[in-house]
Amino acid sequence: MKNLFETLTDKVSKKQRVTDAEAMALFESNDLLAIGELAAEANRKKNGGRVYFNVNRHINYTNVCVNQCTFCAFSKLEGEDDGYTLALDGIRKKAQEAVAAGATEIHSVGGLHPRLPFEFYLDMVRTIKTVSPQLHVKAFTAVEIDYFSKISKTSTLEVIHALQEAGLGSMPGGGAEILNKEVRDKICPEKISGERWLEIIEQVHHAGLKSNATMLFGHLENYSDRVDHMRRLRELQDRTGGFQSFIPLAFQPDNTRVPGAKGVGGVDALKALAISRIYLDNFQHIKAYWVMLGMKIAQTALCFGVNDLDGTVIEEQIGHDAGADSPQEIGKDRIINLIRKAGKTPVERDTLYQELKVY
Ligand code: V47
Ligand code: SF4
Repeated sequence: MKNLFETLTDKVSKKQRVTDAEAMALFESNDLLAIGELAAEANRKKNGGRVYFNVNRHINYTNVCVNQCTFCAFSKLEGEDDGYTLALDGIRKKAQEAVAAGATEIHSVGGLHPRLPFEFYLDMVRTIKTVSPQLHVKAFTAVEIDYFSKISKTSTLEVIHALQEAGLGSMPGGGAEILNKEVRDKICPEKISGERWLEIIEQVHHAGLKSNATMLFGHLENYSDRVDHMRRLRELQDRTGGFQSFIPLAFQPDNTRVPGAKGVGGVDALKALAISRIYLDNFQHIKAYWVMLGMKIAQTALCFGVNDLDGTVIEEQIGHDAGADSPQEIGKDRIINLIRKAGKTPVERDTLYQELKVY
């Protein structure tokens, strides 16, 4: 009888789907290099030696939030000292700086502000598009879409269409956390349910927008919660094909209120990234978000099935408020160098994975 790795080598080579039980067995295995080689082979079959990155800028438009997710060190209640909300002028200025720095994408998310009207978010998208119609606006999570529908007293579908009309180009993958209810009840009890997150993303994909999917790991979840999370994403992707990349986000514990959480070690991070590549056979891209992983693990992940290093980012707040010790931004030259040193071909892409330049 074949052992786990013989069975999975066979499956990966024949592009056959890995079961939940097999993904669980991989999480429970300590053979990191064997897991990594399976993931690297699955990635080679899909993407060869190409590793993507983009030149982008994050704009976190407000940190004021009505929710109090225990893992979040970014959010503030209205009236708290460190709370801020950017005015449209400030957003315009950041978008102009991004264009001057060669950015092709603005990645914008924020807290659920108690008083901003829905019109503000439409104006924000319009403002960025006015700076440069070529600038791709990747903004808002399913959590924000649900909130906008409440404050505008319209359906989520109407919200999505209005944002699309204003110039929204795609959506990032945040807010998914861990989809399982028991975990969600502990880490983000006020947030929309996992089922609602999936329902809204399905609408987003049907409206013709691409999105990403994230998984926040390394807090209170266990391996079966991670596999359950990825299974639901794989099922949705089978139905819509609307996900571009999967991004496992390593939990940063500083200034958070998750009891007993210690953060993520290198082995666990590489395992999570590699297993997602092996399990999510219908996702083209697995992204190592260096802000949460640190540059060294993000680079090493390129040998563990990862084919995307996200972007230059600039002024990241969510991870840094929670103690991430990565830089605030990295230059294009540094990303290119990191990719080359991993023996791969750096490819600058736009948000929708059109290749802009092969280095
Ligand atoms: O949804 C919050 C996470 C997400 C912490 O789609 C934390 O291209 C770690 O979704 N430790 C927002 N993570 C960021 C995000 C993202 C980032 C990069 C690229 C893309 C993309 C999406 O950050 C939140 C939440 O899951 N988060 N607090 C923390 N302490
Ligand atoms: Fe608010 Fe998002 Fe932070 Fe939760 S993760 S508290 S919804 S900003």
